[in-house]
Amino acid sequence: EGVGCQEYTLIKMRVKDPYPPSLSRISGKPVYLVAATLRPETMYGQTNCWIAPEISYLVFRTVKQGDEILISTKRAARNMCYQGFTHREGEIESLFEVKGIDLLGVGLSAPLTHHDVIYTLPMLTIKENKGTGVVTSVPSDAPDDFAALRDIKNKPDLRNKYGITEDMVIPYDPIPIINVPELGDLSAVTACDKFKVKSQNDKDKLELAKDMTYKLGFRDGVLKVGGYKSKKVSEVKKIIKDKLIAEKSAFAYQE
Ligand code: A2H
Repeated sequence: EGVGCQEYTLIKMRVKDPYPPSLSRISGKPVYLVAATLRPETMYGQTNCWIAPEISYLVFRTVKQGDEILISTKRAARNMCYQGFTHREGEIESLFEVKGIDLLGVGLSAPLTHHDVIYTLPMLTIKENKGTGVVTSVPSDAPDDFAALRDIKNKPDLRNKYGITEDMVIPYDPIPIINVPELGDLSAVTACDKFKVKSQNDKDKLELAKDMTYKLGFRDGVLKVGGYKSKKVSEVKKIIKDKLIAEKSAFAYQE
């Protein structure tokens, strides 16, 4: 951890009214879950946000793009306070902690996706020591996301356990946003079928599916939607990232 230097894009996913009870003491203030991604060009396909029920998240102030409140793991907040996110270098202005389970079923607005509202849903395979512990879900292009979304759509017990209702999952199918000649318009779905991925816990099969989609997606993918329609993924990745940051919809973040 913290050895390499990976640069992520942190996507700002704004908590919509009404805030959940766990965030009621900051209601009225702008609050964002920040999701770490390596694929900013896929944000057109966001269908939900993943939160780990068992992880403890920190709610803290940032001043990087104005006075705002962010939610991430404590570890990520600590990294951010050395990257110009806070008033004073090395100091986190922490407000309080909240458990992932108390952040589920929350409505968010996210950049580029056509959905007005998307919901926080549980993902059991999120790593605490990577990114922010918040993951945005693009089931068209990420096998992990497709497998986890299918799990929660098909398993009423899983939904009930975490208070997720059908309206938070039913309208949210994978959105065709990138064409990969070898894999079609929903590469993650094709890859999960090919390797017979059954659930988000199918670790080895998911590795194979991910390997295939990432390599081909980056090399041959072409956007099907948005202002960069018909452009190659490899050509617009950085442009889209910079635009999201300029519009204050994202931050750059290293670890
Ligand atoms: B990516 P790397 Cl469309 N635990 O974003 C588990 N997974 C995490 C995570 C965590 N704590 N933090 C980030 N991630 C995911 C989009 C995407 C991603 C697509 C395709 C591939 C892909 C939408 N989800 O990842 O280990 C995030 O999902 C390819 C690996 O640092 C993030 O980018 O390489 C990626 O894993 C970072 O993984």
